[in-house]
Amino acid sequence: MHTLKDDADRLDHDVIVVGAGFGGMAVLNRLRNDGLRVQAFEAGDEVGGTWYWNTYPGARVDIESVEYSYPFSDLQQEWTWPEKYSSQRDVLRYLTWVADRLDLRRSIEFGTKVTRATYSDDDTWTVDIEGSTGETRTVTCRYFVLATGFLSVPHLPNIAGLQDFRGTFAHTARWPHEEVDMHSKRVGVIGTAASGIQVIQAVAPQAAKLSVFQRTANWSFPLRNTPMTEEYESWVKENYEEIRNHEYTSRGAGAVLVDNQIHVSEGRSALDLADDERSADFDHKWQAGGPHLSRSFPDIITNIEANNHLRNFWSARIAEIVDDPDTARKLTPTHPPLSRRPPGNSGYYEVFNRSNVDLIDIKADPIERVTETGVRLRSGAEIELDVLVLATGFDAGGGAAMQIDLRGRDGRRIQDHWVDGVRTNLGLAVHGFPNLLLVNGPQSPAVHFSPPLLSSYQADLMSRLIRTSADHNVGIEPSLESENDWVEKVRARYEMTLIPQTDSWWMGANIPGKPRRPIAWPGGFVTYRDFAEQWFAEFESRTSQAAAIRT
Ligand code: N01
Repeated sequence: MHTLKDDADRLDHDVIVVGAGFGGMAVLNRLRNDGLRVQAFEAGDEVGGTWYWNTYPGARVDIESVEYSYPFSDLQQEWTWPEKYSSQRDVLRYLTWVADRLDLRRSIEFGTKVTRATYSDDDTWTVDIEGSTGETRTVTCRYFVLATGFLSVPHLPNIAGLQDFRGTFAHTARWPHEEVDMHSKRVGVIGTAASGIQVIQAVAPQAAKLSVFQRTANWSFPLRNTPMTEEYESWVKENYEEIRNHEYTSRGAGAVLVDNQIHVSEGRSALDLADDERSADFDHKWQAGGPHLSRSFPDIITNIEANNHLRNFWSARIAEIVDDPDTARKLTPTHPPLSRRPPGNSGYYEVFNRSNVDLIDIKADPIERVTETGVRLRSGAEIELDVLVLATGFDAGGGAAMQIDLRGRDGRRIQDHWVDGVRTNLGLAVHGFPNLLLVNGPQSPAVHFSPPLLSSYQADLMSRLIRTSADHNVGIEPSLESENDWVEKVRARYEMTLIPQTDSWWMGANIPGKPRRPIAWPGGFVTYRDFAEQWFAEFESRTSQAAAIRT
């Protein structure tokens, strides 16, 4: 074992961070402020991660930007969000500003991919890097941090003939950075979840004809986005400390702002209210817009009777908005609301009242193949297209880590360790892979909470773990028992909800052949932090005992 001081001669860096999105930037900033020699590698040409790649029309946040941003007090006082729910362009503008403001760029190498990382018993990670023109080199470090994103590897479905299409073709998660002209074009979109809904509502007014290929309908809430008013901004800036405090301590997930006020969840059962009271509550949140409807009552996600009340309310709203009853029926999901991630919208259901938009139910009449000129359905119907958009999602959770040839102790590959599904302790560390750390990783609460907030907490925790590890010369590695225990806790938490009843990327069920296992911690941040702090305390006590025995 070596101290970090010895490492300065032995290793290129103390810490290598892979990825410069919300997670990577938070870790880079925190660990560099600790005086560590940190180097980040980023495949894109700019910071931003998911907000750099997902530039498709209509991309925006569906949690208020004042909440979906770093909780650093000086930054949040300086920055102004132009809209309540910011566009991708503004989130990326914010992240590039943060990178400048914190002088992060000098520690980030852009246009570089980590292709391989190997642990050796002298506490070294040897990391192979590939540049944008294919040149390769090797660098070394002691701590290796994956900030590769939860939703970063696009899922390209196995649809026959995709390569034959001669028109313009784009996946939402790898949208070309130059403009894709869809004005007066015949556009087809495959996929009707968060990304699809956003691109569909943005393209419908431009396209000559928009064909929406829907396999599964989704429950979507209205955002009711507005420009940021001076009054609201001043209120937020005056109350930021309290807002952040609520975000970090409320038992539910994420957003706490409702009607420009801090919302304190009462934890009531939906079944405790009379029908008219409950409907009034749903209606109030529907009218206010944003994700609050989905956070109405905690038992909506655990009790099917409570859930059915929300289903009835939401179905009625869809039927009210969509003129054609048959189209409304097709747009009404069959799965329980919230058992998949409900996306926000800005006029999605309304799009289907337009004469230039067709909803094609590909469960009833599946896509047979993509042709040179469009899409052919099993019924023989041919839909001619100039542009084909795939909004087919991601290999979520462990997808990005598994693209790296990542080898832990004794050369064990991460692909083998995760063959039956992702396994981590707290979404933070992996047994058999010492000093490998993950931020916003699989089995963390990232996708049920807020990535900027979680990564700020995890960066702080990593800082403490690394300091303890370096001080006592002990590697950071969970035991197999603690990893098993976390995998089981994640599974058991999901089983308490209605989520496992539905196929979704939350269940790893969106990719053919992927093990059907829950891939995030759904139990809320507060509980997560309690477990994480307990693990840190055990690590601290174990490392000081090991040091005492050595001396
Ligand atoms: O991906 P998804 P997404 N043939 O996997 C369909 C975040 N996000 O990119 O449901 C035909 O949810 C698939 O159909 P089905 C957010 O966390 C946030 O939309 O499998 N269709 C589904 O309709 C979100 O949850 C924002 O039957 C196929 C769609 O493609 C997460 O990213 C914006 C198919 C994929 O839906 C993922 O969202 C965007 C096939 N072979 C994303 N394969 C914000 O607003 C897949 N589909 C912040």
